[in-house]
Amino acid sequence: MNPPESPRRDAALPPLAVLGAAPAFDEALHVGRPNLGDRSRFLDRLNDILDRRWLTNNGRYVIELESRIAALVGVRNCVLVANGTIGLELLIRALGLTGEVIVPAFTFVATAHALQWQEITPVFADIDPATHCLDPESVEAAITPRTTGIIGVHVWGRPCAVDELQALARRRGLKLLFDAAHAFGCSRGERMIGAFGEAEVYSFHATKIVNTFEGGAIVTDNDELAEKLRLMQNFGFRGYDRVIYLGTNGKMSEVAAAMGLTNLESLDELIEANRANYRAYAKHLAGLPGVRLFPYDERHRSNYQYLVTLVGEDAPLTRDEIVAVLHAENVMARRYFHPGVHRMEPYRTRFPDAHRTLPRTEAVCRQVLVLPTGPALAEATIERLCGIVRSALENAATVRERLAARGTPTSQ
Ligand code: T4K
Repeated sequence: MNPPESPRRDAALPPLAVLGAAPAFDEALHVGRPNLGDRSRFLDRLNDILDRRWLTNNGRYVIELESRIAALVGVRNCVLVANGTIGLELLIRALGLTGEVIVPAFTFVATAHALQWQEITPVFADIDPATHCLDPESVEAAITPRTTGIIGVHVWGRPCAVDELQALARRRGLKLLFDAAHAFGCSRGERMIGAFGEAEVYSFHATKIVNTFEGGAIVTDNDELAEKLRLMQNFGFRGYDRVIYLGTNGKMSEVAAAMGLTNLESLDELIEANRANYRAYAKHLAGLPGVRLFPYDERHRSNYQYLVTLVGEDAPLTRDEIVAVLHAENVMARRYFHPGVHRMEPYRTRFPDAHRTLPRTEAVCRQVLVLPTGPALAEATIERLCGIVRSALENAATVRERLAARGTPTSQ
């Protein structure tokens, strides 16, 4: 006779870990599992770097990656940097932004921090619930005499309303730039994201579609701006012993660039694997009450880097209850960008009423549930994961009761 899975397990209940069963997965299933590309190609490059003893400061691999990215995006300049955040900071400074800059609160905190770090006030505008990107009308309403710029974020790789933002920026004399951390390899129609505004910034953090362990890039058609960024990213050096500008250290290393080149060679396969996962989730989540996949617009190319679902008010469990159910099964689902940047410090203290002007941001922050994706994920795993969600929703009352008994917060 088999022993019960756990002393608390009731045989009449579905085999959910929150109800006492063993977790469905022995090892944690993470959102943001790094893509590695062809390991032997990376190791060949690594050996070459070690053999040549050229580790950083604009080496061969950095130069090669910059030219490949510029060609892929269709822009004249790519400046690789140590991470996306420093890329934003450099660009903000190089463009001479001051006073106030309008940003979404539905973004990773780095977008706002890159401004505040330089004593520039991020002013939060609301989003379009269809795209999760800045709503141009809300941006216009946030403009004051102190506003100098707008930073759009192409959230989940879906393009911002670039035409409307461009027209608004032109009309009001503001600089427009984009945080394209999610959007490497994505397009708006035929034009690649990266080619809009004054410049755009990618992140190549470990969790991104193409990673350089840590890293980022600023892409722009503006040669003068690119030149300034190159100086600023390397202490202001122009040649040996000659500093002509205020700068910092924002350089990318050769090993990082080697990883980027290796990942880039697999970009098409990585995107195809994520797209296949998206279709598999669509199949296995079909018909679940209140849970739907974030839609992509087929007119634009996406990298499907994030598998985004939305848990509506009509779902029998809240988003946070589903997160608790999944975590108990070892599925490390994430609530990006909960609770919204406006509810994080120092903004929360500085702008305690910001949430009043951000109703759509607030609603989306309560709904988004990001699930694992990536080339290592088998369809059988996706089916099992979706089966857990289905089973939890079908037994919502019992699940809720058990979560409450454990003291798990069920909504925030
Ligand atoms: N703008 C936007 C819109 C961004 O999304 C980001 C970064 C930036 C700007 C700034 O760019 P960077 O300066 O980072 O280049 C993660 C990433 O750290 C962050 O890069 C990313 N956005 C953000 C959306 O996600 P966390 O706090 O969720 O990271 P963490 O450590 O919890 O990792 C996420 C998941 O990935 C975990 O469940 C575990 C897994 N993971 C992570 C790492 C680092 C791995 O399996 N292996 C790993 O090596 O922020």
